[in-house]
Amino acid sequence: MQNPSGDARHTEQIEAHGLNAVRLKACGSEALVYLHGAHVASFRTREHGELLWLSDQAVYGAGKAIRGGIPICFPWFGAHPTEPSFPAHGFARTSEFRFEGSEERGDNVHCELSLSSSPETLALFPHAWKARLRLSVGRALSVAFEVENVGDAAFDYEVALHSYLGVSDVRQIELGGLAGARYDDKVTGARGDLQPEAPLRFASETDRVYDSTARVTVGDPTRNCRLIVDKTASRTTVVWNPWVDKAKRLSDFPDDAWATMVCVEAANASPHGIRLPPQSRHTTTTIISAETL
Ligand code: TA6
Repeated sequence: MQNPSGDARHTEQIEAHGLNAVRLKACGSEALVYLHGAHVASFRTREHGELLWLSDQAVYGAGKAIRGGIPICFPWFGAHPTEPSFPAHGFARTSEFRFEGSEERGDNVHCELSLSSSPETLALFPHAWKARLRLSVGRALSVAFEVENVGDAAFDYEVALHSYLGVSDVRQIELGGLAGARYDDKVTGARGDLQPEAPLRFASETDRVYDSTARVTVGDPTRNCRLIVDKTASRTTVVWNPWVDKAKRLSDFPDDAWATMVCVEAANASPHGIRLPPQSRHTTTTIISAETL
């Protein structure tokens, strides 16, 4: 990656909310990524405006994940399977990544951030690895999270690109692409339910882990647009809306903001975690775009 200092035409290193960040511009689109958690906080397109949701009460600082945007859940998804004291969704989203540079490729701008295992991470996840977040900003946003096993033994991990999408009113949207997929319902505890053919609509807290590799669409009639979440090398799709009560319990989530967001997460979570052989790599990618209805 060229240009670690960034090129003002398409890359600007800034400080926002006291954190180092990189603003990327291409094709009339603009993205903002914090080095904290390699956290994409914003992606705006010329035609459809901001596609991501970001909490007005987000906390920006050490040890806390920014609420909204695209948090990276790694090396586990949700609560740690055996250690309840370990941070939910792993430690990547609260780690300081290194800006490796950016460059133009065709109409898009590409940027890379990196993170490696350390004594702190080895205490929680006893494996040697290097992670790279590769962003491509243009008419769509591509977020590719690569994990490389730099050790001499295989290890298992989970990952989720936990995208918060902005919507007009979650009660009015229709989510397509998951028909026929099996899912585990984290609200009811049911496992292996079948998603009906009809588009998914929202009328209560929704927290589902789908066994799916499919494109997901979010039709937002009020905005006259459809959000599109494509993904590669991801066998799990997580769909989440906290609804009223859970939103109230989240201190960094405005009480009434649950209606303006939905999470559609490209993941590899149990039972589809990744087993990474030594000296090998795996990349989970999500691609977010919008089209006019
Ligand atoms: O992806 C859905 C989920 O696992 C929900 O269960 C909820 O916990 C959400 O993630 C947010 O988690 P966080 O730790 O960011 O509050």
